[in-house]
Amino acid sequence: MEAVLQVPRRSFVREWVLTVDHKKIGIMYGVTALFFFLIGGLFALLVRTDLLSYKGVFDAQSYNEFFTMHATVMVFLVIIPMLMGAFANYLVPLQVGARDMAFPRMNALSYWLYFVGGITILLSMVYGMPDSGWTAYPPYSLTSQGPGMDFFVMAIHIVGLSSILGAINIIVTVHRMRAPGMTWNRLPLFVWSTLVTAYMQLFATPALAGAVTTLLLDRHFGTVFYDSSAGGDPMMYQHLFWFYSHPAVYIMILPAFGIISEVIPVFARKPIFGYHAIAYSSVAIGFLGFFVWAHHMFVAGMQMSAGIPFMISSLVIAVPTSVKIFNWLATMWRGAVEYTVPMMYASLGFIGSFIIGGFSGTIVAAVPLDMHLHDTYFVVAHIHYVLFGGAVMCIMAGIHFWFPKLTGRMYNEKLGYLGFWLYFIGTQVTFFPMHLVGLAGMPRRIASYAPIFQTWNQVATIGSYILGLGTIIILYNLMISAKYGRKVGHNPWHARTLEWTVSSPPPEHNFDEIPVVTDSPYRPYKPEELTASKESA
Ligand code: HEM
Ligand SMILES: [Cu+2]
Repeated sequence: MEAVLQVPRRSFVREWVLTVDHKKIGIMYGVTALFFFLIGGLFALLVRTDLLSYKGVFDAQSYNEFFTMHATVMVFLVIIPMLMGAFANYLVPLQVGARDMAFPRMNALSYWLYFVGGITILLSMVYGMPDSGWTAYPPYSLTSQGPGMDFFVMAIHIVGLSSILGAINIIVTVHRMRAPGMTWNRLPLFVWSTLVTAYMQLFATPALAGAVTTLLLDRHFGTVFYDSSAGGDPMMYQHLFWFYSHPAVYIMILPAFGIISEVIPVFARKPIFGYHAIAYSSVAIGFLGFFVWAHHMFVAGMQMSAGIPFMISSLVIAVPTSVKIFNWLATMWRGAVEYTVPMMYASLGFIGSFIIGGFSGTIVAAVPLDMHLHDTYFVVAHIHYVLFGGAVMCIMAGIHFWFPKLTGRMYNEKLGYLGFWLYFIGTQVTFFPMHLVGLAGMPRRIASYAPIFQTWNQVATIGSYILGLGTIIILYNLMISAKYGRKVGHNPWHARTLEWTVSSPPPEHNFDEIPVVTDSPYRPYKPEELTASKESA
């Protein structure tokens, strides 16, 4: 073994650019996604700055480009790649006890496609940005001038392909490469959630490719798929788009749920409550997620006979979601909860915000309420409580939780808590007022608005600056601590999943010997276990 470990230092190109190691690819995904998080965040701050004054600060065209770029970058280049490219890539092989993904070279290809898709979006910032919202509805996306929409279509295709290849890798790895004894009943909940997500990516992404390809054909090649004056139907675009994009909202939250299911039992020092309920509710959400898409189209000229079934299926999906929330709370109940930084993000940060976001989801899922709320800031409040309060909080929980595994070092705790509080307060100050102006009728996606909404908008803008500050502090902490942080042992949290049994960072081949799994990672803690592993930590 010794001889194998003493490989000479490799060049940067060999070490990173040509790597097929799932851990390195995961880190590359993570760093790239954080870079795009800064870009997407910058656009968000531009949007919020415009809304400081009811007259708008920028011109309307720039404003349209800012919010389109913000959402496109955040959805396609930050949250999905961060969860499925970075977290799942790094953790799934380790957690199932495998040496790598099933198809390591395809894994590298999937990263590099994501990278090229990202460059495509960056290029659009030079040559002309898309401006019709991340949903790119016709007719506006057909008449939109300049190359922006074409960059959008290109980027979606490339990133979509990357996403499908990544999904295939995860599906095959989880089905075929689990270590001996890693039965479905012992599978970590993070792996359960990424497996369901990968199936969703596989089945949903082609619909998006179809939607944007027909858009491109209509724009440049004389087809009339969405031109109603020539017999086309713009509604068809919405169906195709949401057949992907509603599942996509679960692609953005299920892996995040998985992160929470790992963090909470570790810091509550208790077995997870309702393991099977959490695992199977992911499967239920994944399945139901394909039957609710038209709840985005209640006011798009849909008949009631179609609206009511979609309303019911949307409300039904809140049931498995609530099952999870209940189980996490029950896991913490009467546990000796340790409020470390990842636990703060997971408990107050995530659960606290997601309950509000899930609740507003059921409000907009009700047809008569959505008639009033569709296209108002209420929807913007909803999506940010689930995406920022939900997905981003989980990402931050996960980054802090696995930071010692990636680096062998601990982040600075004081800065960690400071970053958390800025994020928590910033989220509430930014997004809560949007419920109020939305209920009062303020439309979304406009550069200027009625003067009565100005005060709450200014509050929200201040909140967004707090979030910006929080982001800088969090990233500064991670960068400094990766280099100078206190060294810790291989398992500082006394966690049980397999990645914690190997060194930090793990060796290139993950396990010297493939582990034989004999127990669930969620078995109860014995007191002596905690003291024993504390010494080794
Ligand atoms: C309890 C579960 C949920 C229900 C019942 C629900 C329901 C809805 C409904 C009906 C809309 C459309 C509102 C409108 O346009 O008028 C909507 C919008 C949206 N939801 Fe949810 N939602 C839920 C959870 C989530 C989650 C978990 C996410 C993502 C993490 C999410 C992300 C979004 C996004 C991004 C939009 C806006 C899309 C756009 O038009 O740009 N939702 N939700
Ligand atoms: Cu939806």
